Amino acid sequence: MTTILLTGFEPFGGDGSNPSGDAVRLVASSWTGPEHLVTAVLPVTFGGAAAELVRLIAEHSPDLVVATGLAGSRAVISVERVAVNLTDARIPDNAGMQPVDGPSVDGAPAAYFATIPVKAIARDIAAAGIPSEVSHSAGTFVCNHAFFAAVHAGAQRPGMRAGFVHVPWDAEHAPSADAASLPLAEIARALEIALRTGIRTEEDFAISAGTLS
Ligand code: PCA
Repeated sequence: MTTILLTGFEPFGGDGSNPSGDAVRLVASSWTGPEHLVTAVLPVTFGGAAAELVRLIAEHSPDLVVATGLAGSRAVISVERVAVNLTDARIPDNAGMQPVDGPSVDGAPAAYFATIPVKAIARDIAAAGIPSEVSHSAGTFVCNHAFFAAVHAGAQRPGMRAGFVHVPWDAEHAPSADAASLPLAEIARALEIALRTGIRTEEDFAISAGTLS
């Protein structure tokens, strides 16, 4: 049986909600298989998030891991391509920790690429009418930290793919009327597409998703 692990995050930074956790709950409630779907909502703490994700990976031996979190300044679904081995927090996490310039995993490489087919996933989400992009930075806060830990765990687990998807605010909870957002149902649909394309796609396709700065 193929197993998928999908995670979101709890609210953080003083917000009352986090669309990643809410969307993960929505995907879980409507999942029809045939893959076995395990979901979790992770704490927004450097001390807890990665450890919990690694524990879930060890417990369930998933074939595919997609972790998700909120990127409140973004307007589109961002399929992350690069996890960096760096913690540099602009705000404290939910336990009050604010590490500066530490590694995510001591002694691990400086960066990993996601092992999910990021271009195919971004393409399929966009084809469903939901704005989507390949992103080259997951930031340096708890999301990147968990993403790095998941791909690092996958390096020891042949056959396991891991990646991260940042989502915008959901329209229902966006902090202001002019903040970029998507309906929660569309965010959940995008995550479901990420899982289905991630399972189905053997090899990502070679169309540029590069950027000029
Ligand atoms: N977003 C934060 C952490 C939790 C979340 O949902 C981030 O992008 O690091």
